[in-house]
Amino acid sequence: MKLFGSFTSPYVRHCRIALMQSGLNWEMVELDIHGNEAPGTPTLRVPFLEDGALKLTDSTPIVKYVREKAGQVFIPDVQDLDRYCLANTLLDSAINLFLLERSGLDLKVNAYTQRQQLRIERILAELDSAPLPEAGQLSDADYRVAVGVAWGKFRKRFAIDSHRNLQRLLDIAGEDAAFAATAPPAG
Ligand SMILES: N[C@@H](CCC(=O)N[C@@H](CS)C(=O)NCC(=O)O)C(=O)O
Repeated sequence: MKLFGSFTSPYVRHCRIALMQSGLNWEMVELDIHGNEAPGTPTLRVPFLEDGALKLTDSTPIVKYVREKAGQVFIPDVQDLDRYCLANTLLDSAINLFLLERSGLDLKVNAYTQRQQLRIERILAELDSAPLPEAGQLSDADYRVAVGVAWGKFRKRFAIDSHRNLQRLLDIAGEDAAFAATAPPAG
């Protein structure tokens, strides 16, 4: 199967982690979603996945598909699922602000972008209050929070200096082979 994406995307990173842990046959096709080539997905976003006739356009069905194809489970617990969704909302807001700023918008003078910033701060505080996983036992909710927080640090979109649990989560995730192997490229 083929995973289309970039090496900096946190959503792609989570898919790569699941694929690395699956033992399945797969390859990554690097794609610049902002380039001129036809992206091959109606969302105009990465990741997307092709497995024969199956096409998946979002990281959530991709991770679920890969886990289940490998005989693993994808987030059976509803509170874990809620934490996973909170991390997605954090990332969606942070990535939107990142792309809007890159396109020249002044984020400070716009009421909606201010609301997005507030949402990021509130969600970080909420995620920081969740229990930590044991080393080597990260769930997909833990991976989603960890790739999200790591992306925010990488792109300097938010700081976690006052969030000790999130710092500790990154340390715990850093001991995980697939998480460590998928870190965004330096520079
Ligand atoms: N809900 C999607 C979000 C994917 C997403 O936002 N991808 C970003 C890269 S990290 C993207 O391709 N953004 C390009 C754009 O919005 O134009 C998922 O979980 O896969």
